[in-house]
Amino acid sequence: MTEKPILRALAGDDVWPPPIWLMRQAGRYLPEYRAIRDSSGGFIARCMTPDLATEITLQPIRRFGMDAAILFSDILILPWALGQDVAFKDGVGPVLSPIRDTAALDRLDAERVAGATAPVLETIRRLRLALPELCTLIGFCGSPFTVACYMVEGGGSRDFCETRAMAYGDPGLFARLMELLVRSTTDYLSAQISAGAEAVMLFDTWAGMLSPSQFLRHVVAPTARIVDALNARHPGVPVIGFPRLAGLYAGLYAERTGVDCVALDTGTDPARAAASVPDGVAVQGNLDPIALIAGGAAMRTETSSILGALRGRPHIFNLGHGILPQTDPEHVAELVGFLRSH
Ligand code: 1CP
Repeated sequence: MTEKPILRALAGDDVWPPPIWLMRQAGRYLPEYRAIRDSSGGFIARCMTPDLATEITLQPIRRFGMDAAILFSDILILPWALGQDVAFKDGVGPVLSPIRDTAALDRLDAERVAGATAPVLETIRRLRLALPELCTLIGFCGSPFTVACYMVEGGGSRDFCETRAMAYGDPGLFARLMELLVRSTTDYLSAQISAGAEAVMLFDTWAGMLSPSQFLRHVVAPTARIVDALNARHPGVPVIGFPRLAGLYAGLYAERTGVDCVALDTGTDPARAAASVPDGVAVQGNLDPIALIAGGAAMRTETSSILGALRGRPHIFNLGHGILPQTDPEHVAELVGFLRSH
C-alpha cells in the first residue's frame, strides 16, 4: 500500500488532516512564475520546453510543500496537438481557429498527438525524478465536452452558444468531434500515465451549462468511456473528475462514470454532495478561491466548515476552481499551515 497521502485518499482512505493541492497552483500569482514568463517565449513554448515546464510545476511544491504536483500544461494542448491553430494571447486568453464544419474537422489528425506531445511526456519523466518522496504527480486533460467548447467557439465564451447549438442542430458533426476527443484524450492520458503520472484529472469546466439529457450524453457517457479504457490499460491508477457547476449531479456522475474522486466546485454544498457520492469514492474541494484572496479569519472559517462537512470520508482539500492571479502567495502558505495544524 502506498504511503502517498493523495494516493491513499484516492484509494478510499480517510486521511486526516486531508492532503492538499490547489488547482492552478502554478501560474501568474507566483512571482517566480512571472519571472520565467517574462523571459521565455509564449505559453505553448513554456508547456513544450521540459526544462521550463518541470521548473514551473515544481515552484509551488518548493514554496508550499503541496501533497500533489499538477503538470504545468493546459487543456488546449490537445487541440493544438491535433493540428488546430491555438494561440494564447496576453489579456485575451486562448484563441483557436473554430471547428464549425466537416472540412475543419477533417483537418484534425489524431496521429499527430503522440509526436506533438512528446515533450510533455519528457517533463513527466523528469518530474517523477525530481519530486519529493510523498508528493503525487497528477496528469490531466480537459473533458471532451469542455475541450469541444473551446474548439467550436474558437476561444472562451460566456455561454458557448455555438457549441451547444451544434450539439442539438448538427448532432452528427458534434458526435464526430466528441468521438475524436474521447479517443485522443484516452490515448494522451494513457501516455501520461505510462510516462509517470500517478493519477489523472479530467477538467470539465463547462459541464454545468448543459440540460440534463445533454449532460448525460456529452459529460457522463464520454467520461465513463475514458475511465473504463484507462482502468483497463492502467489498473489501479485513479481518475479525478471535475464536473464544474454540476454539483447537483455529483452522485450520479460518480456512479455512472466510475471516477475514483469527484472534484466539487465552489457553489456545491460539500456535505450534501458527499452524501450522494458512493462510499469509498473520494471528494475533492472546495474552498472559494475568493476566500483565499481574502485570507485570514474568513479563509479559516470557510476551510473549517469544509473540513467539518467531509470529516470521516476520503477527502482531498482543494479550491472550488483555480487560484486567481491576484492571490497573495502568503495566503496559500497560511492555508496549508492551517490545514496541517489539524
Ligand atoms: O502564461 C499564463 O499565465 C497563461 C495563463 C494560463 C495558465 C497558467 C493558462 C491559459 N493555462 C494555464 C495552466 C493550466 N491550465 C493548468 C496547469 C497549471 C496548474 O493548474 O497549476 C491547468 C490544469 C489548466 C486547465 C485549464 N485551462 C482549464 C480547466 C480548469 C479551469 O480553470 O476551469 C481551462 C478551462 C483552461 C483554458 C485556459 N487556459 C488559459 C486560460 C486563460 C484559460 C481560460 C479561458 C477562458 O476564459 O475560458
